[in-house]
Amino acid sequence: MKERIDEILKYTRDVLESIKTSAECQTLRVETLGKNGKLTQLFRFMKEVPAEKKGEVGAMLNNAKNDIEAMISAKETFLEQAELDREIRSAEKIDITLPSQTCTGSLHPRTIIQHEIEEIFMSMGFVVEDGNEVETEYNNFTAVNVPENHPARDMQDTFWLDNGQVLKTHTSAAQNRILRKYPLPIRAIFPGRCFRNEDTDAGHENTFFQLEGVIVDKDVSVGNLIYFMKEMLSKIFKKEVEVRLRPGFFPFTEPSFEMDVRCPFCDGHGCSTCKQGGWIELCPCGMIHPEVLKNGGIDPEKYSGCAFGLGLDRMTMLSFGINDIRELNSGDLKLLKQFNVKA
Ligand code: FA5
Repeated sequence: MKERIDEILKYTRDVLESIKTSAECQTLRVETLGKNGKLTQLFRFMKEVPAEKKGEVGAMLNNAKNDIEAMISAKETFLEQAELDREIRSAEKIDITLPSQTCTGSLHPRTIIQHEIEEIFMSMGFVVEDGNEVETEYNNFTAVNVPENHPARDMQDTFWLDNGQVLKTHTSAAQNRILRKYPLPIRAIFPGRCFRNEDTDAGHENTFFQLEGVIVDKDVSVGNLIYFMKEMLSKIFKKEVEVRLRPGFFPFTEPSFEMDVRCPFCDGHGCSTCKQGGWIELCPCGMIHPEVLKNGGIDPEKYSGCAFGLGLDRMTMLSFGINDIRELNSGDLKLLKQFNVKA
């Protein structure tokens, strides 16, 4: 009997070594301990065992039964855990070829408008340039005809760094670099973040965006300025718009204008957007001052130019019906999600 029990124990160990799945453990359990299992059959011989040996043989058989069950259970638990790990790992596997479904960000409304305006100007032959946020005093003021101690500097109070540089107050600070960078004729736009040391309210921020444009060529006139602005505004508002020029003042343009657009929301009849006036003040502009051309290495006797400086936040607020500029810098996801254009 002992030999037979040892054989079954050995057989169980050997089979367990080669088993790869928990289902095979159950098969082995049935094969050894099931109703007609190898060990179960030995229990049937108990009735033939002499009475004085019954205790010893019975103990041997019970021990063998417990050992077999323990061996099979241990392997079964090990294999079940391995199977679970494999399942989890395969479920977590990242297929980088699948299109992403979540976690796509969205563009800020200002960025949407900026991209739209960039597309429009690029289609008219303009290059899109970048500007610095920290600028030299020369580029921000002197190069655009606002010399030291000129009262016009007070119109754009800003943040000065210890090294004498400034956080740029307007995108015009990039003009000098762009005039020097490109061969003539030049058509460029340059959006950028600007800073001014001023109180904030619904229409003013200390950090805001402008989008500036310059055109320099032979015989550039106010007519060119009006044409390009009308084209851009008509495309943005998706309808033919009417513009008008009023006299303005900027040290870097001569003559200088404020360009208004006939309110595209009420066609000039008067509404809350145009404050019942029928016109919206949108874009300061003018003919580039000869001094600014000279500072940019361009002969004003041969070339002329025009420039405009659009308030990008204002344009965004008009386009999306946002009535407080501070919303744009608030990082308020509830606001931004309304303009959920996929990046
Ligand atoms: C300028 O900054 C000129 N550099 C624009 C220019 C360029 C004129 C080229 C002529 C030729 P102004 O300070 O007006 O101009 O600002 C232009 C626009 O920027 C304003 O119409 C307004 O829309 C926006 N802006 C100015 N200050 C703020 C502010 N604190 N908050 C939000 N937007 C502002």
